Amino acid sequence: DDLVEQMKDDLYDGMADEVLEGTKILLERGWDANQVLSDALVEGMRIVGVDFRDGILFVPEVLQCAHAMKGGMGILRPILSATENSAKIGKYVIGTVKGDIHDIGKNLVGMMLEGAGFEVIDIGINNPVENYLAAIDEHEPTVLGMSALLTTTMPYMGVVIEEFDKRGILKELPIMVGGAPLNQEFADAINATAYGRDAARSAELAKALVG
Ligand code: B1M
Repeated sequence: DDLVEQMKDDLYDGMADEVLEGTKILLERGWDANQVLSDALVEGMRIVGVDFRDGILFVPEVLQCAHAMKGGMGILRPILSATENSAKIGKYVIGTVKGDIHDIGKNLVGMMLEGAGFEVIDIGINNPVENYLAAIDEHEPTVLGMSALLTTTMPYMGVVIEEFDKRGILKELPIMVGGAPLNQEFADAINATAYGRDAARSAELAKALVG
């Protein structure tokens, strides 16, 4: 589809209005929200990631790309987070770990969780263990999720889980971890309850955890 190709270019160029407009047009053409997300936005960001890694794009440009992607996600949000049933199946606290400011993946997971029927409490980015503890006290979640996009920040998830274990929290609260550099092996090694590979699967997993 020409428009999808154009949208990936626009995302690469950080053209937020165009990405937003393209998202609307694809929906008007009858595209499924999940497909718009994966084929245009996530795929566009994957290409950005490659050139970011190779030193062709730099932080200021990639910030623009992120801004453009978030514009498109804003259009998809009401669709992806809509639930048929208004009764909530659980409370899910989600946040990116300390030292890490990536939030696009976390936000997507949050939307899908809402779509799956969770009340989602998003505590944002750069969270030290104290923030997770405070959120547990305040919200009494049924699941807690941590996101990390950097190989340098993912070990901190283990620090948080160890602290939960010391406080007896781990016995009662399932912990889900996710983010591009993680895998099941890592999740097992740090004693996480579940590893979320992508947003859709994470929502299914979370349902299974509370069901
Ligand atoms: Co960053 N960055 N970045 N960056 N950035 C990566 C992650 C990187 C892989 C790029 C690269 O080199 N190819 C690389 C990490 C390398 C590594 O650790 N091995 C990297 C780097 C190095 C950095 C900086 C250090 C760059 C610098 O300053 N020199 C810096 C660090 C800042 C910090 O956090 N302290 C940095 C900064 C940034 C920006 C600010 C410019 C921007 C973030 C903007 C924002 O998020 N608001 C940015 C971006 C956009 C990226 C890339 C290009 C895209 C990330 C993204 O949004 N992907 C990324 C390259 C890449 O991943 N290909 C990159 C789309 C998103 C939908 O996917 O986040 O993977 P993802 O989420 C998925 C799954 O992982 C999963 O579900 C999601 C949906 O399916 N998931 C979960 C995620 N969290 C989950 C939680 C769950 C379950 C599933 O349960 C709780």
